[in-house]
Amino acid sequence: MQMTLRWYGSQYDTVTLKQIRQIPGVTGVISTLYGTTPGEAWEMNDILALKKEIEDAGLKLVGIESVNIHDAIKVGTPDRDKYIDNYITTLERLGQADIHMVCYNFMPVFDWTRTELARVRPDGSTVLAYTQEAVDALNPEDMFASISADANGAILPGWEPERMARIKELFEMYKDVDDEKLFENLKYFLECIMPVCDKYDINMAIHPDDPAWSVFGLPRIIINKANILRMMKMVDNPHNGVTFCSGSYGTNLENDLPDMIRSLKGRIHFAHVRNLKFNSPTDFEESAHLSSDGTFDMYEIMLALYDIGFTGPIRPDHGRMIWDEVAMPGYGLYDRALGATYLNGLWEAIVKQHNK
Ligand SMILES: [Mn+2]
Repeated sequence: MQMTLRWYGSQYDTVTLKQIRQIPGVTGVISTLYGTTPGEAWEMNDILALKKEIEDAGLKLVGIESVNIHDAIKVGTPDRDKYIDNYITTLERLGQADIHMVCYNFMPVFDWTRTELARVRPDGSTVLAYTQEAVDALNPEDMFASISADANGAILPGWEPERMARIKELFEMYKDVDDEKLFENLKYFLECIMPVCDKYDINMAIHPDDPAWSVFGLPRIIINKANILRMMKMVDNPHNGVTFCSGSYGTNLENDLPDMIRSLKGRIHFAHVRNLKFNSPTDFEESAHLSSDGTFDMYEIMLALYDIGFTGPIRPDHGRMIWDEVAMPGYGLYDRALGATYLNGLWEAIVKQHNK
């Protein structure tokens, strides 16, 4: 595996490439052209400039998170082919720039959903948290207002104001889309892009829906083992793979994370590894990465990745806000650096134990 950190670009991120380079064992970053909008073809010059900036800092651009999918593709409207063509152009250019992993998601309307961005924990750190009760009590427009008010001035990925301004319209677009329709539209999209992925050896890595169930009555399909295996089989190409995000699949306590990892052998192209602490099945917060701070056994997760021969990029995920850092919620430097170091420690121990 290759340890990486997500980086939003020098225009948007409070964390610098120099700081990332100084985290022991972190050799690459996962980034994106944060200023682009879903549906547009990325410019080659922009891709190369991003790559060069990262390489000049002594790091490698290991993959893209994310190239977002236009709603027309998810809904399956007649103009979707135009946006798929643009997506293919972007993939082609990424392949020509020697970038071979692309994370994306297929979540309608909302990206990841949390109801608190700064819940205070007993140690004084703040974390992102979710309660189903809070979602049930809110309507979608209020949801956006409460999220943006709490974001330390940052624009959260998937919660861009221009998108949220159209929220009623977006809900209207999805009104006839159920799980089956969404699967169908995903299949159509994947079948269109697989030839370019084959040509440039690009691993597509779908990120799970977060939380892993329907919110506000919208369909959600990338939520459990049965659905993800269905997706792998429906377009049975090794380039059709997944981002295994423990914190997202883990939102549903019925998901057995190590078992899911083992069932996806050869199809996990990217891993997000973080912990959650459940206070009840419908109330969780994003704890430190350490097993004892949360609900998941992180050793078992790393062991499962080792057992399937995982060689792709991995990154710590949302961190707590600690040591008075001010940053985009979940994306400060300090706690993610601690997470990377901890995961590297687990990995070293697992490798050495197996080589004995
Ligand atoms: Mn994730």
